Amino acid sequence: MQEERKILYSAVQPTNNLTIGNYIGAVSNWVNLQSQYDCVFAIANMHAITVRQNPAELRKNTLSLLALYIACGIDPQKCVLYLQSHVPAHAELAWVLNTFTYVGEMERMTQFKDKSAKHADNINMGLMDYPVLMAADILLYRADVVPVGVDQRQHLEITRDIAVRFNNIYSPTFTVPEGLYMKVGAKIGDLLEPSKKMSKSAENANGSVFLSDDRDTIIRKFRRAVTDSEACVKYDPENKPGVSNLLSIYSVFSGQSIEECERRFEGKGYGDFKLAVGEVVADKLAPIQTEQAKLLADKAYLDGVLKDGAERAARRANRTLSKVYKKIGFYQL
Ligand code: ATP
Ligand code: LTN
Repeated sequence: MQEERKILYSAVQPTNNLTIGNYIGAVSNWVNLQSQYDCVFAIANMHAITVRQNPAELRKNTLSLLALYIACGIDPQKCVLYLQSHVPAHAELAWVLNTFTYVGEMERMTQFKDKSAKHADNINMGLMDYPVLMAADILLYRADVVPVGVDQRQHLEITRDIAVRFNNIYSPTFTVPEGLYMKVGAKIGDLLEPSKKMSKSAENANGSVFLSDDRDTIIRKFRRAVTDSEACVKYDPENKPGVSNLLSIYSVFSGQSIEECERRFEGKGYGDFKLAVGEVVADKLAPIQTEQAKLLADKAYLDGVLKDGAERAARRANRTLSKVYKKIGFYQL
């Protein structure tokens, strides 16, 4: 039965605390997909170091992200849950894929351009190579689908290009993956600048709601969220980006459709609306935070999950790597 299910792969970088953008765009969907697919979820710490990290914080964020995955409902028994750096095949396949990727393609990547501008003092090779490592992640596990936010669409396209290129030169080796983007919430905007994506490393922390924020902070941040002067709660991302963003957040956290949410706030002012959004988010996050703290207190359990995950992941990844090595002519013993 396990073998018949399609394979799903995704990852998040253990940089900073997650925002509700990460939760809505990634982790919350994974929870819903885990019974339908054969799921592999990683903590992408090798991607994280493309931007300078404080080592102690990176270590702390790694466990904290693992605990969060589990607290959000990802079941380590049902899925493979592991840390990227524990499986050497990622770096190994990335090296091979580098020779099937053109410098020009990497220079054109929007995220590379954005991050280069943001970290002008450290435009390192890893930052540029980021999408190739991501391609290696996905292709190693022969993933059919990759649920991510729309900001990752370009990286997924290049992964497909690399896979097709390799398959055409040799013979079918890689599964060509599909991106899976949710209709609501694939791009949650910053609360203060809704046209920008909410990011965990934004300069102004008031525009991002973190999964670790307490109730008062969450409500305060939503109270300050940018809306418009129309006083009408309607979904219209073009003309009402702020209100539409809040509606998306409310919709995902309340489990109601956008239309239901619009109806609910018909005739209500923005003050009431923003308070309701803050409350529904705070209500949902409180038990997740409690569970995460409980898990973090049991380091032996978390280490056990990582150890088991690394073994299961490496077994799968090495099968693909060895196939690739054979095709490209690496002499094997
Ligand atoms: P950073 O700000 O450190 O670059 P990030 O917030 O973009 O990080 P990632 O680790 O790069 O977070 O992304 C994790 C997942 O969350 C990805 O699937 C990404 O597409 C998704 N994601 C990130 N930001 C948003 C957002 N604002 N709305 C929806 N999904 C998002
Ligand atoms: N780059 C991704 C994180 C990531 C990822 C992956 C997502 C690393 N490897 C493989 C999907 C599949 C991001 O969300 N910023």
